[in-house]
Amino acid sequence: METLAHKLADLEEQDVLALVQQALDQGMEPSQIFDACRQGMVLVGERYESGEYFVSDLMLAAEIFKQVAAILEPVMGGAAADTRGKVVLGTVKGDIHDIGKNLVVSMLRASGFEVHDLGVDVPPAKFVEAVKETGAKVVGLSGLLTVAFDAMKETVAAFDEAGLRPGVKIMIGGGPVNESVQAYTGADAWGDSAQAAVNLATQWMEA
Ligand code: B12
Repeated sequence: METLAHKLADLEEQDVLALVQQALDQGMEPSQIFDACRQGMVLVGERYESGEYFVSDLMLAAEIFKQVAAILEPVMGGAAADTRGKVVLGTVKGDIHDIGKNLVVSMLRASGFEVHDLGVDVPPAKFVEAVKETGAKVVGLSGLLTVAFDAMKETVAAFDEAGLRPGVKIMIGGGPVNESVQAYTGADAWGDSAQAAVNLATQWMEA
């Protein structure tokens, strides 16, 4: 799996796709394969930060990751017939990173949740509107840029102002998000993986 992460970091598209297929054929779990690819994306980010890579390389890495997702998502299983509850999810205002958000959407759907995916660069009012329309009890905010923390804080505040909390639980996530970001934004919880999002949604739906 380390080879897979490094091949992705080196932007070796054909090798990455072949290794993903090989791992699947060997019976490896899609979530483990995704984890290895995410490690590769972390390396890509580091190379960008150090000046070795440019935005065009970030774009190529994103393109490879999307092809990996296209192979893995069908084998992760489709949405269950019985919905375990509704979740509204999106990447916050000012941020267009959606690879991690899309993974969270897929994992939640594969786990039986009805997910309303609002896309990227979503303003606070749109999240509130979607919850009013769908009656969702769980909201997920994704963001990878430091500036996204303010957009997350504004979005949480918009739910408070609309009088929808504590009936609606809000989770946040994305690369740099951690406990202190959660405290800053006022969200109910944070998660570092798509599985963490599934665990939080499950816990809140059952409560
Ligand atoms: C690919 C990439 C891009 C692609 C995005 C393509 C796309 N469709 O998403 C493109 C090229 C468009 C891009 C653009 C930019 N990028 Co960029 N990008 C990245 C990169 C290399 C990988 C991100 C990624 O996809 N990771 C893989 C996914 C699977 O991981 P993830 O998003 O963290 O998601 C996982 C978890 O976090 C979690 N999760 C995610 N969301 C949620 C939500 C909830 C509720 C929960 C519980 C969990 C959860 O589950 C996911 C699965 O495990 C990162 C580097 C990095 N290390 O993150 C930089 C990075 C995020 N980018 C960065 C920058 C600077 C930019 C640009 C400003 C560059 C520029 N000068 O134009 C622009 C910003 C555009 C904008 N307004 O948003 C910086 C941000 C620095 C900062 N502190 O703000 C980073 C960190 C690179 C770096 N080290 O400098 N980028």
